[in-house]
Amino acid sequence: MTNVHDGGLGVQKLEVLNAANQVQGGVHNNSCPAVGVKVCEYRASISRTIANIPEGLNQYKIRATDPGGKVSEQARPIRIDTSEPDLTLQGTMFDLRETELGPTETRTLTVLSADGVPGGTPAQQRSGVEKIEIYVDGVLEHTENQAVPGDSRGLNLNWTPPRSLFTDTEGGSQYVVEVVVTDKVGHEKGRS
Ligand SMILES: [Ca+2]
Repeated sequence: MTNVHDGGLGVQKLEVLNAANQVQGGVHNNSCPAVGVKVCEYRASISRTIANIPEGLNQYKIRATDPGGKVSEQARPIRIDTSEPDLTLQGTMFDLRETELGPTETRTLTVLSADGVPGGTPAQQRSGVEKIEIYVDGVLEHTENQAVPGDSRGLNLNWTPPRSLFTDTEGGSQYVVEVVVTDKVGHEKGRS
């Protein structure tokens, strides 16, 4: 939604344009509501739904034109993120899987997550990783929040769980460690 006004002849035309300067829709041929008055103020607003915008940063702009042909433009970048973040697990804990954790061993799980490419091309822009959550047997044991502002940021974590989480000192029980990564617009990806 964009509101514009022109204090002289009014806004005659209001348009949404894409990066190729193609008009995607708009309000046309507004006239000053007080007929015969040369100077008036007329406001126009536009609310436009644009379908099929690709993922990434899309450079749209709003263009307002008055009856005298004077034009003002304002950039309206639109960032689209419809996909879940990438998630990779590494480290001895992840490698452990089917083998045993001894009674005194500690293991470190490395979580690598990404959602877009910081400083990348417009098509590579996404919302970025908001947080990493680690569950052990369904219980949330650790949350790592994104500390760096800005879009398209990834987040990595080396997590060494306290040995007390694994209550079976004989090392014979199985525990399920699940990692869930969430981006800033709520898409989740989980692995265990
Ligand atoms: Ca995403």
